[in-house]
Order: sequence, then C-alpha cells, then structure tokens
Amino acid sequence: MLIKRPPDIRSSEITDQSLYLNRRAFIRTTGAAVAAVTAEVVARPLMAAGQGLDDKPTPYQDVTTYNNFYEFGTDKSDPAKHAHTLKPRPWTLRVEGEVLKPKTWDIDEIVTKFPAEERVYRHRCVEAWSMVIPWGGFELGKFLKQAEPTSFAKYVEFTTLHDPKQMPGQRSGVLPWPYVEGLRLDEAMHPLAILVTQLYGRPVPNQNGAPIRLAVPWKYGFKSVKSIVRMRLVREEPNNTWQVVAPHEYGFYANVNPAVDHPRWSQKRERRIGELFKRPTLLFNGYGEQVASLYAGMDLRKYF
Ligand SMILES: Nc1nc2c(c(=O)[nH]1)N[C@H]1C(S)=C(S)[C@@H](COP(=O)(O)O)O[C@H]1N2
Ligand SMILES: [Mo]
Repeated sequence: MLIKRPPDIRSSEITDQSLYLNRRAFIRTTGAAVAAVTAEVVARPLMAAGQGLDDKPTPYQDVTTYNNFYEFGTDKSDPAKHAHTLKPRPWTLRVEGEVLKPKTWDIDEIVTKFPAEERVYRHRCVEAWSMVIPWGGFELGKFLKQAEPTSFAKYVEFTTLHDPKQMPGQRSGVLPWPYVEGLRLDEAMHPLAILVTQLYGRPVPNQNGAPIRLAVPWKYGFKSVKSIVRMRLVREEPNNTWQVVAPHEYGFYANVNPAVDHPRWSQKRERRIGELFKRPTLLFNGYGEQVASLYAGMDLRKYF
C-alpha cells in the first residue's frame, strides 16, 4: 500500500506539530482582537475576502533555527548555535521613567502573575520572509498599567540585556549595544501587543528571546525586541537601534506595508518559511481591522 507522505516533510516537523496540535485545542487570534476561535471558523471568511490567509504554524524546528538575534551573530543559524550562553534565570525586568510605581520585577513573579495565553501570530521580517508563530504571553498593556504611567508618558522604550559574556555578538560592533526599541504608548496598550514568555507551549528558547520578549504582529519583526531587561516610559520618541544604524531604511513605526518599499527591495510580497511561492504582503500584516485606527490621518510613507 502506498502511504502518502511528502518527502520534504522532516520528521521533526511531524513530531513537533502533531504533538502540539494533539495536545491542545487550537486557538488563534485573527479576527476580533482577542476572540479565541477555531481555525475552521476564521479561515473561510478571510479566504473569501481574498486575503488567502492560510496560517499553518511554522514548524518548531524552523522557528527555533532561523532567527535574527544579532547578539549571537548575524547568520540566521547563529542564534540556535550560540544562544546557549544566555542565562534566562535569574532575570529581572525594570519598569521606570514616567510612572508612579517604578519596579524591578523578577521574571518568576511575572510569569506567575501573568499566565501565558496562546496567540498564534503572523511574524513578518523586514527582510521579506514570514512565519506563523504560536507564542504564549500576555498583554503588554496590562503589564504596563501596573506601573501607573503618568500623563507625561507618551512612548515606551525597551532595552535588551547588555552582557558580552552572555551575548558574544556584543563584542562586535555590528550594532550599537544594547539593542533598543520603542512603541508609542497607545500602540503598547493595544491588546495585540504582547510580552512573550512561551513558544509552542514551552518556555521561549534562548534564540527566540528568553526569558521575555515582545511580539507586535502588525509591525516588522525588528520591533519585537528580545530578552528585555528594561522598559522606560518616556516623553519623546525613543531612538530605536535599526533607525539609528540606517535611518533611510528603517523608521520608528515599521508598520508592515506592501505599498512602502524598503530602499533596497520590494515589500509587496514575502516568502513564508516552508512555502515554495511568495505570497502577497498584507497592510499591517493583515491586522488592519484591529490597528489601522491607531494611524488615522498619518502619512504612512513619511512615518515608515
Ligand atoms: N535584541 C534583539 N532583538 C531582536 C533582534 C535582534 O537582533 N536583537 N532581531 C529582530 C528581528 S530583525 C526579528 S525579525 C525578530 C526575530 O525573532 P525570532 O527569531 O523569534 O523569529 O527579532 C527581533 N528582535
Ligand atoms: Mo527582522
């Protein structure tokens, strides 16, 4: 008897995905901001709308071996090889700046107080590849509210750990260290913006930003800063690392937008890791219904 199994499916893919899919009901966030609905319910109306969203989660193996994390090297394969030197415990995260209640959180206090909820998000790198990632995390806004931001707080600045002993890439000058990112406060408070502590239901691996990283699914991947040690509520727009390095190529907003090309390549289409043909890139990575109002009246070409 012929057993049909495509030769290009790796055994790791079969194992990880089937284990995972069998283990729990499949929750995804696609339509209404936080509505948990099954894939079947969501897929049809979106396909009918012509967006062709087929958001099968990218295999665990790919999500954890094809990474951007320059603290461990610039090749996609470097973080998986070198991130073992990162120690995700003990770990603290300081929230400070324009807040009434600054605090240094222990990571274990965070994961206890904010249990991980699953969010399957599309992840679109500015380099025109994409994945679908089952993160586990909690709303950034709920976490920030604990600090009671003052009325002067307009932005949040996020900073990655700076420790060349744990992060060998920081011994090179490829980027100014530490890696810094930022969001406008209303973006940070949006329910789609999450702090990630898990991947595929397990603690987030070092190469994906252990023990805590951001996921902002309507923006290019570089906004989703990894291994965060500090959040500072500030009055002025933070200088995010990639904008500092190449201001003509990377802006502060970095909203996914097929109509605004990178100076060196088109953003119209993207390569979904594991797929043969490129697919069209969606405005706001397909989350426009939820987030477009944040940018009403803004020129998205100017604020790229
Ligand atoms: N500290 C830090 N955060 C980072 C990066 C980095 O190099 N350093 N790379 C960014 C980029 S460009 C992308 S696409 C995503 C990649 O996340 P992933 O490896 O979990 O898919 O992390 C982002 N966060
Ligand atoms: Mo990226």
